[in-house]
Amino acid sequence: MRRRAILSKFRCVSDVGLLCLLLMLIAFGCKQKTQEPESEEPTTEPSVEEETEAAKVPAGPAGEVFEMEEVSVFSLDTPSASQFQRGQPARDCGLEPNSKVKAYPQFKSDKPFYGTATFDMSLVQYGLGIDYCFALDESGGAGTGYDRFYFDTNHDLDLTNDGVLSPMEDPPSQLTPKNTPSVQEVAFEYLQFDLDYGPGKPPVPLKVIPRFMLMSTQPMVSFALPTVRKGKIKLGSKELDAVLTQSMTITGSYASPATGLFLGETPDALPLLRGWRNVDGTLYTLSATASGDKLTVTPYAGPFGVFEVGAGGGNVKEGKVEMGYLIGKDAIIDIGTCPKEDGKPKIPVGDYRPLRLGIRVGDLRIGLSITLLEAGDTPTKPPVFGIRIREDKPYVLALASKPDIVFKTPAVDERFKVGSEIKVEALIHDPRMDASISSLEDTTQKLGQSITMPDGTEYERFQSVDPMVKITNSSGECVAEGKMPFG
Ligand SMILES: [Ca+2]
Repeated sequence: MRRRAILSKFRCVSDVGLLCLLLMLIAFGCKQKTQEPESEEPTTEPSVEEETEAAKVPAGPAGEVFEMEEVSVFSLDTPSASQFQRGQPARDCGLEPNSKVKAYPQFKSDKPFYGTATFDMSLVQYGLGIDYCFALDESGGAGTGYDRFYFDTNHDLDLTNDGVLSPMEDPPSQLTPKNTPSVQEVAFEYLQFDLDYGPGKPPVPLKVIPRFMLMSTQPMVSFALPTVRKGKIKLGSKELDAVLTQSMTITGSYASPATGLFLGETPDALPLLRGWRNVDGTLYTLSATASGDKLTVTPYAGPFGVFEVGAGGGNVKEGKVEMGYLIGKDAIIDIGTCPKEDGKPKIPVGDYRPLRLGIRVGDLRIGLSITLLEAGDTPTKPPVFGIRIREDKPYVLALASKPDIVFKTPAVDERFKVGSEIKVEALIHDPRMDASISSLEDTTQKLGQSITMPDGTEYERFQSVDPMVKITNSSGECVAEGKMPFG
């Protein structure tokens, strides 16, 4: 009897990938959001450890308000303009129909594309948002080019009752297709719909440009807002050009935590409004009105707390935070920009979870990343903001001694025929941090390579430590064994 199992991967955001992933909103699973919009997300639940009193940050100095004018997204020509001109990428697009869709139109192509876009995606429960299905067809039949865009405008999971969009006539130069034999590009007509926040909540009218690109056989769809907000702001002594965008996820409101903010000419590692900026040693928070007409810059004058890493047990004598970002309900903090005390970062007092962290414990470098919600995932509880930074005592990060192993595939109770191949994917989840372990590296084994972050910082790469996995059947017989790499 043939028994085979494919030892696949530990599902994670790759070590180099999370920030790019945030920018690109790569197609990871999302879940229909039926509760409140971002601003009314569930409150923080106590961690599995102790419940600590919430941070009390005294009111700081008043913010300085700057006017932001509405301009065409195509009027800008900065190095980062192409990012927001492309807009929000769809979550997925491929040849597989979505099983939740009740009816698709009669397609002319024998290879229509099917996809899902997730709007108003949460930053703290990454992947959760409002899903909309779409499809693309070739009106002249297979091989003639994709020129029909179907979108579930009325949000009823039926794509036969919403009309169809054709390619935009006389598009602006940035949308003019640059087709080659291997790349097809199409910008469709404006798509207007009401973003459906669910029963009892006011819908938000939106006007977006759906964009399609087919590179070889790889389809990509994105949605660009035709306008952005532009202005000049001051961060301390620095005067900077600022552009507010909805390029990461479209919400209809610039007050959303996921609003994009592009400052100056230098590419930002994390161009988000809620990212705190350090100028001349002062941290600044930024916020905007829903319409985006005003942007407020406020210097942080509150307390800081020390963030350190536990040394671990046994012979391990040293632990430290190497790099990364913490995310709170209203803040994204780049640890690299925070002040230091005895080499340890000092973080504004508040409750956080790892967005992405690289920590050293002895000879190990451990990557921690926010856990992605996949299609079909239903969050069973609100996110845990387990990193509680307080002024009076240092926060010591200690990984749970026994992390959870969560199998993404196969599903529980899934049955297989004898001899069939089984793909196994798992997550290593630390319940205390509410984060996935995304990488393990042995720092005694250099690879001679480095990762360059968007801000130019370089990090050396080391040999990955791949967990060994053994799969047994119900009688304890080993059916597969091997390394299960991260990735
Ligand atoms: Ca519909």
